[in-house]
Amino acid sequence: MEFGKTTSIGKIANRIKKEGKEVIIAAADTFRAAAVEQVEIWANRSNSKIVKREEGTDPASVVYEAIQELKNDDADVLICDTAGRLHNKKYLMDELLKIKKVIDKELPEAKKEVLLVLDATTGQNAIAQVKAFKETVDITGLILTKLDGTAKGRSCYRNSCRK
Ligand SMILES: Nc1nc2c(ncn2[C@@H]2O[C@H](COP(=O)(O)OP(=O)(O)OP(=O)(O)O)[C@@H](O)[C@H]2O)c(=O)[nH]1
Ligand SMILES: [Mg+2]
Repeated sequence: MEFGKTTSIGKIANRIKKEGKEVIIAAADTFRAAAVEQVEIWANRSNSKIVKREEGTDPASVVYEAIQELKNDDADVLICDTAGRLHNKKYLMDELLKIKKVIDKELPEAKKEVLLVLDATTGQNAIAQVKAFKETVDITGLILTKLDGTAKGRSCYRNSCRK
């Protein structure tokens, strides 16, 4: 489980746009319709282009289409939002791996970052999560959210995370 992926993407998109670069966001959390709406709000705020498809679409295909737009537009940066997932569910990790394979195949030369967003209040389980994500998609960095220590965010178990 991770928290704050979409919020972090919004912040990153904003920063990159401020550097004068063109950003495309792939709404590849297709698990919930609301997830697309949420990332769209962030895309609009930062004036980034968004590529979205209907709920239930294969997330890898959304990323594939976003890559084609990236190439057509000659945009600078593609940011892919993904659905929250438990690291010990193989089919969910396989879905993430499929996204990575599409990116590697379509953009072999591109500089890539794979960021794992972790709630800073997560305990020792964070280590198992990092290991699993590292093994599957070779994460290159971590984002720690909720460092402010409030619990105002939604809980993964209550809301959106597939188990
Ligand atoms: N306190 C606090 N809340 C945060 C932080 N980052 C995100 N949130 C809140 O946590 C909630 C979930 O954030 P999202 O960015 O939607 O999380 P997500 O990982 O995309 O979640 P799903 O799309 O449901 O998988 C929202 O209510 C955010 O406002 C943070 O650093 N601190
Ligand atoms: Mg999200």
